[in-house]
Amino acid sequence: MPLSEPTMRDDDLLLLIDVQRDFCAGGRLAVPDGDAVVPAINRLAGRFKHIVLTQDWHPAGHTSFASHHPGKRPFEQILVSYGVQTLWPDHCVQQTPGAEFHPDLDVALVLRPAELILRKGFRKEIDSYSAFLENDKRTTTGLAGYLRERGFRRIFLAGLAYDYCVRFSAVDAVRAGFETFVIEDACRAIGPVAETEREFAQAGVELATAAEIVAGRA
Ligand code: VGL
Ligand code: ZN
Repeated sequence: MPLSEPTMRDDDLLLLIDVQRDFCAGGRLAVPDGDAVVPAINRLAGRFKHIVLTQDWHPAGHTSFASHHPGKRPFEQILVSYGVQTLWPDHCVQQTPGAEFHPDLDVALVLRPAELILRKGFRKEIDSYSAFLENDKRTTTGLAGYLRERGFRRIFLAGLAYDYCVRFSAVDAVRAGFETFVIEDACRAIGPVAETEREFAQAGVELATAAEIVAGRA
């Protein structure tokens, strides 16, 4: 079968999470081996009739940046209005090169066919790991309504980082009523993944591999 022939159903969506320069080698919040998701995603993309991308998109001085909190360092946690928030290095600042999509994402297979680019984390005082619900667990991005109105039933996630934005997006996708798969080998994590895997099992997030999907077995 030709590599770029769609084999997935019309109500299947490939949801690509934060495949941006700052999460890859040389970036401000580089995920170990983050670049490895790109060739996998390029291969997967040709199988899907529908693709949506998310883009972490923070204003300068965002509340999740350690630099915004005197005396605090990246990866420390602080209490904000909505609870505990991990602090990060400045990353994916709007209109900076680090916020751009990874330069090796295939233009013809991924970027041009993408039907929506959903930006998140643009409110200065609220972080958003999930593509659906911001970290205050109240502010919605509108994505669930969009996907429902479009008639999607199954959501397949890939991208960065497995233990943050992929994790929260996948769990919220299940809660929003979609059958949800994480394409494990097309993701990379910032830290340990045991808690993420436990939560996936508990929430009913299913796991898939890129090979299964490319072979048309999903
Ligand atoms: C992410 C931390 C901060 C992610 C985004 O894309 O997983 N992680 N912002
Ligand atoms: Zn972020």
